[in-house]
Parts: sequence; structure tokens; C-alpha cells
Amino acid sequence: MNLKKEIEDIKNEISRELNLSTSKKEIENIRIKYLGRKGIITQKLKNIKHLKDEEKPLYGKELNILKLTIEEEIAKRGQEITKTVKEEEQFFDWTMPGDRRWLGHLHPLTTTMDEIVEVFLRMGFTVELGPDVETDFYNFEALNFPKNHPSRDIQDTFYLENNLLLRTHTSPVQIRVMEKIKPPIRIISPGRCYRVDNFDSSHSPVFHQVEGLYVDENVSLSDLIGTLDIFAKAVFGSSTRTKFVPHFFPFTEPSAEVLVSCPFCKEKGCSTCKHTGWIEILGCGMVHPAVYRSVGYDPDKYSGFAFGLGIERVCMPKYGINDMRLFFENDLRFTKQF
Ligand code: 2NL
Repeated sequence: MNLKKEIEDIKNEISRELNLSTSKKEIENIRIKYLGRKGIITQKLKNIKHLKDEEKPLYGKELNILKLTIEEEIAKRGQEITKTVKEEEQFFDWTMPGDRRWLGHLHPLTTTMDEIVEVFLRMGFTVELGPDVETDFYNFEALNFPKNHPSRDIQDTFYLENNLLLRTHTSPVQIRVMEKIKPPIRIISPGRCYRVDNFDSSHSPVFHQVEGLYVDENVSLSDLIGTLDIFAKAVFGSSTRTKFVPHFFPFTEPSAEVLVSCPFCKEKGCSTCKHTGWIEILGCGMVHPAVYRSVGYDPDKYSGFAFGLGIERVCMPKYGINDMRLFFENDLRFTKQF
């Protein structure tokens, strides 16, 4: 074959292959194919010795020129590819969706507590907080509990050292506020409470309360009923009805339990309301004169109402939760549903 044509063909073929190559690896393979130890050009250079003497110089010279040209071309293509890869790396696709992070959320008890607090804030109450560890005076004495009341028993209250105890309701917060400021008072105290109790589907030794207190001149029982009826409708829906059933608490007189019409069956009877059509959610009453005396208020001048509601007791019928233990076990299969 004509030497010039042969060299020209190899050159064209290499240029074609280099143009098609898109990576360093492919270029390296081309280099090996032609310039490697067993490469096409390397072989041809080795074969020069079998040529006729007069052909050797020209053939050798042309092949060496070809070899240099190809080395240059390979280096050039290599640089081009490095450049495009760098450009690709710099390209950022702003339309790509971001990484989704799994965010936590509030516990259903917190949501319910916030919602209850919100309703009373709208009616002009303010939030007051106090310690979980209390004294007998704030938890029982100031609230007119007789000395022999069963709640004071070690079987019902967690006692600590130095005559301290874990509060069994958030009423002590309100006693502390009344000691400090004069009426008018309109406060709610949300918080954690403790009672020696079984841990079963409807009891827990740790539970949550929102208590409320409204004291002023001429506060009446109808103020109490109206306020709590608005509250029940706000939390359970506007068609909710309320029923006030006479009850007894040492710290209120008269006292009542408040029942709301079952939000699930609308009084027809279902498992949530134990087939009664009604659910008990809170206790309330007109503050007992003995409580006013213990904080230095004049019972003849002031009157007021108070109430206490269990957050768990509100949250369970609201979401159809049938076991109180679910609130405290932190099983994600439960908490994820809220
Ligand atoms: C219930 C009943 C109630 C109160 C709590 C209260 C607080 C003061 C004075 C008088 Cl400082 N009363 N709180 C009144 C009536 C009922 O709670 O069954 N709670 C879950």
C-alpha cells in the first residue's frame, strides 16, 4: 500500500475516534490502541526492519511524525474533556426538588392544650404557671380540703421529702396568684399533675390539666355556665350541647360536672361515650368562701367561678382515642397520626 495513503488513513481514523471520545478513559484506550506496546503504530515502527533498505528512512520518518502528531492530538483532546467535565460539575439544576427532611410535630396533648388555652385567651383569660412540686398548704389546705380527706392519703398523692408533694391539680397556681394580686382575676393554669393511680386505658399517674379561675365582684353561676358552654362549642363543634350535673368538690359550692354531647354519635350512643350519648370532660363550681379566706380575700365582696379539666379527657373523645396509655408510650405509629 502507498505509504502516504496508509499514514493518512491512520491519522483520519484516530481523529475520528478522538472526536467521538467523551472521557479520559476512552482517550487512554485510543492511546493504547495506537501507541501502546502492542499498538498499531508501535508495531509498524518495529516492522521497519523487515522493509527494503531504501524504503526504511522515509517510512521511519513519516511514522515518527505521525506518532508525534497523534501524541499532540491525544493531549489536546484530553484538555478539552477536562474543561467540559469541569463545566458540567459547575452546573447546578435549580429546578431539582430539595432534600425532604422529616420534621417532628407537636404531641396531640400539646395541640389540645394549646387549643383549650387559645379559647380562654380569646375570652380574656391570661396564662399562669407554677411549680410541679408543691406544699400541702397550696395543694390542699388553702383549697378547703379537710385534714382527713382521702386525696391527702399517701395512696393517692406522691409525697416527697420535707413535706413536699407532687401537685395533684394545678389549683395551687391559682392560690399563689390570688395571694399576690387583688381581683379582678381571670386566669388559666395549664400543666402537668400527678396522682397515685393505675396506668390503664383510662388512668395515668401523670396527666395534664387546665384550670381556670374568674374572681370579681358579682360573678354569677350563669357566667360560669355561659363561659364553659362557649368553651365546649369551640372545642367540640358549634352543635355541641352541655349538661351541668350537681357534684361535690371541697373548694367550690355549688359544684358541677360538665358533660358534653358526644361529638361522634350526637347523643345516639356509641363506644366513645359508652352508649350514654354524653362525655364528662370537666368539673367546676363557684369558689368556696373558705378558699377566699385562706388567700385574704373578703368572701362577702368577691365571688367567682373555677373549673378544672383533664386534657387527656378532652383529647380522647376529640380524636377517638380509646386508651390513655397511648399518650405516654410515644409509639410513632400513634404519634404520627396527629
Ligand atoms: C376536676 C375538677 C375543679 C377547680 C377545679 C378551683 C381552683 C381554685 C378554687 C376553686 Cl383556686 N376551685 N379549681 C374547681 C372545680 C373543679 O376540677 O374534675 N378536674 C379535672
